[in-house]
Amino acid sequence: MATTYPFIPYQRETFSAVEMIRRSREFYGLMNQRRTVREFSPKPVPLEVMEHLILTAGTAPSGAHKQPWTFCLVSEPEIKKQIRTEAEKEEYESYHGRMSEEWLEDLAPLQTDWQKPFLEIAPWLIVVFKRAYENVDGRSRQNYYVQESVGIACGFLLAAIHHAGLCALTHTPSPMNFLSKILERPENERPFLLIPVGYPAESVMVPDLKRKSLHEVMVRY
Ligand code: IYR
Repeated sequence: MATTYPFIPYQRETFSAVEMIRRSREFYGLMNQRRTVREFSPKPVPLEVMEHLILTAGTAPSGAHKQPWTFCLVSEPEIKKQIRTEAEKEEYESYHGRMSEEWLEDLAPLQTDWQKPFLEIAPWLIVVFKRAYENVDGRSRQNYYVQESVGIACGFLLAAIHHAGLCALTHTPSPMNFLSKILERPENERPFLLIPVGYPAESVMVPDLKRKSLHEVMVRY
């Protein structure tokens, strides 16, 4: 029989309607300044900051509270170099035949290509792994809603990175099994996202994107 968690009182600070409107507008204003960058400065970022960012990601909800994630934090230049080499090999193949014409056409406005120098330049890489199951007392115990849970944790992570005044890129080299090999991850883990983190390169440019308006994304009933 599974034992239950002890339950403890939970109290959250609440706000007046006016204060909530102000706070929610202010948070939107902050998050609306977030942009993906593809060029980073090599300027160092303290380890303690990275630890706080990863702790924040780990506050995400997860199926049956299994917390099915591992965040590999890489600063070692030799490992970053290996990751870049392997990512570029895959990306070269993707950009030269594996991605459809439609996909390449959709990416063209963003001016991405197979070269990924940021994988060596950014001071930190966070390689996020999802854990399909856990090995407990010699038995395999499954995790639940792994994709959703790890996706939410990555959302928290990106918000925390932005809040700290840093930039990130959600990079998805495909396929990315090479990350399991380089980082010697166990069998129950699969790579999920590769996130370079750091300061943006000086005078970095970003595409002038527009976000969908409220009436395009919200349907009220
Ligand atoms: N993974 C490739 C291609 C790529 C795909 C999408 I969808 C993007 O929004 C951006 C890039 C790359 O990282 O270049």
